[in-house]
Amino acid sequence: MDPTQAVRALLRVTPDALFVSSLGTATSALRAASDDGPHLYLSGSMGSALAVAIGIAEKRPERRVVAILGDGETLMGAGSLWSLAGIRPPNLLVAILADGYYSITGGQRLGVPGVFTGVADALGLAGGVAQTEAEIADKAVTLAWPVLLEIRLDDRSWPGPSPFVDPAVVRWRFEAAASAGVSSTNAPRPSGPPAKGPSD
Ligand SMILES: Cc1ncc(C[n+]2csc(CCOP(=O)(O)OP(=O)(O)O)c2C)c(N)n1
Repeated sequence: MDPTQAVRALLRVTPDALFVSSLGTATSALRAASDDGPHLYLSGSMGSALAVAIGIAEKRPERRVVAILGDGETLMGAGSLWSLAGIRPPNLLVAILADGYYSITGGQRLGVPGVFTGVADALGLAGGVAQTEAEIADKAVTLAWPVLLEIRLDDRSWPGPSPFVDPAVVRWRFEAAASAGVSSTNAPRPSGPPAKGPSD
């Protein structure tokens, strides 16, 4: 399973969810798998994606939220796993694309074991390992949320270049999706920013 196949499986099993992705492969794969849907792509702030996703899950308790994280990202933002265990938002699924490498900076090895499900276990969070698309679908449905899903990739195929991400447009699109009805989250996106910018 490669990153794009893994993200496609997540989109299929939670089509109504709000998606947040960390920089690098997670964002490229989410853009490729969803034809650049109205998701919150964090294109530079390494280590912050889980904290952001927890905030969204708290702010939108009626929506399901899926955070797609690189494994390097997860190490850098590891403290947020403790916040996850403390806050326990019941609408949040955390999917870690575990390939053992910092891929987009040149393919350096992480150099330490991820042990992500071991950490989940120690913190009293539901956790599971998925190595196939079927296992992603199964564990996303059967495990209690908040859940940490370690997706082990055996194919590191690059999802393709991620064209320039305009943060303002990403924010407007995501805000519109987050405010819309549940069924429309992953429907065709608005073509651009609203005529008037957000007031906050
Ligand atoms: C604070 C910070 N340190 C370092 C970087 C440089 N950097 C960008 S992506 C990346 C690797 C991310 O690794 P991972 O989350 O596994 O994603 P992958 O590269 O595998 O797609 C690094 C080190 C950064 N953007 N921010």
